[in-house]
Amino acid sequence: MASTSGKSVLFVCLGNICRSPIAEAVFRKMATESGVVDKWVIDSGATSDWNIGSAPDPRSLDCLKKHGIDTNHRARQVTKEDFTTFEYILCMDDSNKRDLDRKASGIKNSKAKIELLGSYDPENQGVIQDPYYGSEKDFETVYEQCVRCCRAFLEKNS
Ligand code: WE7
Repeated sequence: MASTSGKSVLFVCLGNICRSPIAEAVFRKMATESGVVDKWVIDSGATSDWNIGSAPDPRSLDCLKKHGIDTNHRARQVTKEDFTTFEYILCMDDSNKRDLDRKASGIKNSKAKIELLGSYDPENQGVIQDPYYGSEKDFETVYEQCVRCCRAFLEKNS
């Protein structure tokens, strides 16, 4: 479980169908290629219960496929347990951060560091914007931000 394996990260966005599945898949690929994937528990989740059980948005799957990445993720909502088992909960925008901070404040043993994934961006794009009503290009921007941030986050935790 997350609590005993050393390192753990949960990527979070509103619905867990657009941004956070990309972040999770990108981070898993990087950790795999760096030979450290077995040291990590890696998952993603939603602040909302809207899409529970759904596959990622087809545009996210297309974007990942374009970059040679596959995912079998199904959307799930963040649970109370996540705040006590994950070391890091990395979210995409200020609305996600507010929702997570509020959920965490109601939990006794919350230990997770709740941060913006964008806070790791060497190019300082602090927010990873919701591409839901956007274009293919917006999904590509999300992907590029995830690559930069996940690389920096992995380096910091290696
Ligand atoms: C999104 C979304 C995203 C917006 N993924 N949905 Cl309709 C709706 C209502 C509550 C929760 C969710 Cl998850 C959804 C479906 C799924 N990335 N982004 N909705 C969105 C974007 C801008 C303004 C308002 C909404 C609901």
